[in-house]
Amino acid sequence: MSKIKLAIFDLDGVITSTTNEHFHAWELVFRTHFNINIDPSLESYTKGVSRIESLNVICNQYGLALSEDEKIQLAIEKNNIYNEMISSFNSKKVLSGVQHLLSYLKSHDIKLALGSASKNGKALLKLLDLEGYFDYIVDPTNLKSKPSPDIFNNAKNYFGFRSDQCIGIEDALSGIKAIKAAEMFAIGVGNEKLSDADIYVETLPQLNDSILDKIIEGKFKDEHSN
Ligand code: B16
Ligand code: MG
Repeated sequence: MSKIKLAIFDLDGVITSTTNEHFHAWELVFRTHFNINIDPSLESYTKGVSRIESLNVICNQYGLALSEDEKIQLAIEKNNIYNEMISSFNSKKVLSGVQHLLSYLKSHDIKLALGSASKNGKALLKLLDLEGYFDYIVDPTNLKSKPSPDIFNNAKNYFGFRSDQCIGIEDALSGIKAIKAAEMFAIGVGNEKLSDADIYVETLPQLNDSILDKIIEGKFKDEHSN
């Protein structure tokens, strides 16, 4: 690994938690239109993937064959409900350790990018008062969803860096797979044990400055491989 020049952050589950809001919005849509109570076990399959893919996961589960137009309408409705739900978000909703990590990376001259599947990423960063930290926000509109490496490669290519100069931070297995497919160093965070990551922590404060220094210097893997 080389010295790190770019850190690419996922949003939901890393910077803030919007999982409940996304899922509750889908619950409302499916109850209203189809009288279906979505099984809570579907939540993990709708996490980290695009809006339309989340919708497809739920439709497949309940054998609903909808036209493209119907899907687009439901996705718009879900997004309106979701936006209403997150409209009260503010800096208190930023997950523990995020501020410190962003400041620490910035103070080491590392560029910061948002690599989220969400089209609401920029607006959410604004609500969280974090927009100023980010040098680039990936627009996921025409990119393949994680576990494809496209979102991470898009950020890398924007700056013209090499993969071994980039790290990705993710809470979902599909996201870790995307980072590894992009041949970058993967930091896994959250409740789901992400053994495919190069380092996994339950919460970001567990990434102390000495660990961060090793990652930034590109020496973490050398010291932790056997
Ligand atoms: P939007 P991430 C993902 O966030 C969510 O986990 C997922 O549930 C959602 O479908 C996706 O964003 C798209 O969000 O509807 O706002 O475009 O983990 O990629 O930050
Ligand atoms: Mg996520």
